[in-house]
Amino acid sequence: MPELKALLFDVDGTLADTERDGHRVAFNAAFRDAGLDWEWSEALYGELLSVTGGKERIRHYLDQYNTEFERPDHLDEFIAGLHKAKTAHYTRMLAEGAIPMRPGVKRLIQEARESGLRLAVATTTTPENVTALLEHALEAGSTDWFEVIAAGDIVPAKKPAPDIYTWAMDKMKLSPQECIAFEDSRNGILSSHAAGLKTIITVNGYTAEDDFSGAAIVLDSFGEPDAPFHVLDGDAAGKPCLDIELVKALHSR
Ligand code: XBP
Ligand code: MG
Repeated sequence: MPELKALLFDVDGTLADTERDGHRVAFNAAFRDAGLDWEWSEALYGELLSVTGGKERIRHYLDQYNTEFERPDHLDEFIAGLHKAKTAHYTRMLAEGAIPMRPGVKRLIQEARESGLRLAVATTTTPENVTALLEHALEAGSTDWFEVIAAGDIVPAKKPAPDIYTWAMDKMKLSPQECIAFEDSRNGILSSHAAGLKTIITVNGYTAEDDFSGAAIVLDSFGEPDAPFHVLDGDAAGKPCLDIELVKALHSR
C-alpha cells in the first residue's frame, strides 16, 4: 500500500451533525417563505435522506410523499428557487453558530496539518454551505486548509455515485490508494468504496443502523483523549480516540 498522502472528508453528518437541526430546519423555513404548508418532521427527514442533494430531495418528496401537490409549469426552476432560499437560511444559521463541529474533528484536522497530510472535502452539499461551516464552526480562514472542495453540482451524479471523490482525487493528482475517506452514511460509503477508497465511518442518529460493510472501522465519533469514542465495528488498536497514527494504521491494513 502506498504511503497515506491525503484525507478526504464528507461534510454533512461527518464533520458536523448538520442534517436534523440544520438542513431540515432550513428546508422548512424556505417552504414557509414560499407559502407552502410542507413540514419535514425529524422522522420524515430520516426517510428523505435516502436521496442526496437538496434539489433532488425536494423532487423525491414530491414524487413519493406529496403526489397531490399541484406542480407549477416550470418545476425545475421552482425547485431551484426553493433550494436557493433554503441555502440562504442554512448559511445564516451557520453564521449564527447554530452547528458545532463533531467531537474530535478540529483535533484530527489540526494533527493532519501538522503531519503534512493534504486535505480535501467531497460532499453532495452546496459549496456555500461547506465554506459557511468551515469558517464558522472550524476556524475563520480554515477553508484555505483544504486543497480541494468538491461539492454540490460540480459532478452531475451525486453520492452514492463515486464521481465526487474521483473528481477530488483527479484534481489532487492522487490515487485512491494514497487517500482515505471519512463518511457517516450508507450513500457515503457506497460512493467512497466505488471510488476505491478505504473509509473510516462515524455514525450519527440518522445513520447508526446503516450497513457499513467493508469499512476500515465504524466509530460513534472521532472521540477526544478525555472523551473516548466507542468502537462499533473494527479494531482501534487500544486507542481512545482517532488520531493520525490510527488513521495511518487503518489505511495500511
Ligand atoms: C449530504 C446531503 C445534502 C444535504 C443538503 O450528503 O445529502 O443533500 O442534506 O445539502 P453527504 P444541499 O453527507 O453524503 O454529502 O441542500 O446543499 O444539497
Ligand atoms: Mg454525510
